[in-house]
Amino acid sequence: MNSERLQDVILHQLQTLGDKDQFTCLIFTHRQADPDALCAAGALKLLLENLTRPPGPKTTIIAPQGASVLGKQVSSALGIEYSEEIKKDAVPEMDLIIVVDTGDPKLLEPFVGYVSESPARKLLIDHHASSSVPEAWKMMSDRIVIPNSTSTCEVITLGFPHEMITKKIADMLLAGLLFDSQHLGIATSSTLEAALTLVNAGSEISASKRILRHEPDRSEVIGRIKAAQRLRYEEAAGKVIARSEISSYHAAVARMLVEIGADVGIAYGETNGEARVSARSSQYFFKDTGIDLASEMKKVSDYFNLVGGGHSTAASLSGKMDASVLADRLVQNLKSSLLKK
Ligand SMILES: [Mn+2]
Repeated sequence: MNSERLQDVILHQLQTLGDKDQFTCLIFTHRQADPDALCAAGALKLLLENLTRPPGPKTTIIAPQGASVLGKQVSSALGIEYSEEIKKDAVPEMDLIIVVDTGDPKLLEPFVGYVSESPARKLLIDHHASSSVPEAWKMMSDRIVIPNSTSTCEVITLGFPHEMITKKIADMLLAGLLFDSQHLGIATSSTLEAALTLVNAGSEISASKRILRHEPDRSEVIGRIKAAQRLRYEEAAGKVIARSEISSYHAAVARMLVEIGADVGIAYGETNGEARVSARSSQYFFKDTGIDLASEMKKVSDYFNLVGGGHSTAASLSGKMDASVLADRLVQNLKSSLLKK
C-alpha cells in the first residue's frame, strides 16, 4: 500500500456520501475487542473528524460483546469510548460503516447481520491473513488488508500523511501497535517506520508500555494458580503442549503456560454457556515447525462449525460445544502436524 492509499479510499467514500451537513459512521471492532482493535477505532474516529469540515461526522465505536481486560484498561487510559450494543434500526440509517482488526465476519456477532444488510458504504481495515481471502468479506465496498502488518494500528499509521497524526492520535496508535507487535518483538521494517512516525508525533514508547502493563487482580491471580494446579502436558516430536481448564482468563493462562516453558499453551473452559479455547505458542515454535496456530484453530472451528482464528502464535475460538472436546481435537491436530514434520 502506498502511504496515503487508506486516506484516499476514505476520502473517496466520503465523496460518495454527497453534500450532507453531517454524516453518521459506525466503527466496529472484533468481539471482545483487544487494544489493537480499540486503538485503531479510536484513532480512526479522530482522523475522520480531521478529514471533514465541521460539525464533523457522528461516529460511534461498537465493540461486540465488549472488550478484553486489557482492551478496557487501554480505552479508559486513552479516553476511547465505545458501546457494546447498537439498536438494529439504527444501522440502516448509517452513511458509513468501518470494520477494523476483524479476521472473520463472524467475529462481529451478534451484529454481523446488521452490517451485511445495511445499505451504508462499508470499509474493512485489517491485518489478519484470513481477511485477504476474496470470499471472506464480500459484504464490504472497500477493503484495505495488509497481512504483513503486525497490527491494524500500523496499517492506519502508514495510511495517512504524517501531518494528520496528532499527539492524541499517535498515543492511541502506538499503544495498539506495541500490543500487537509484542512490544516490537515481532516488528518489521514497516512496524518500525510506523512507530517512528508516532514517536515523532509526540508519543512515547515508555508511556505506551505503561498503559499496556497488565496488573492482574486477585481473581486473575487465583485463576492462574488454579490453572497451574490443573496443568496437563504432552510431548510430541520434542515439543511440549501444555493445557489447563479454566472458566476465565483464557488468554492470560495460555500465555502463562508458554512463559513457564511450554512450546504451546492451551487454556479452555466454559464462559457464559459458551466454550472458549485460547492458544499461544512461542515464536521459536512457529519458526522451527511452521505450525501456525491461526490455521490450526481454524481447522478445529471449521470442523465443529464454530468461530475461530487469530495469528500465527496466538489464536482462539468459541462456540456452543464441550470445551474439552475442542481442546482434545486441537491437541490431536497439533500432534499429528508435529509428527508429519
Ligand atoms: Mn490486531
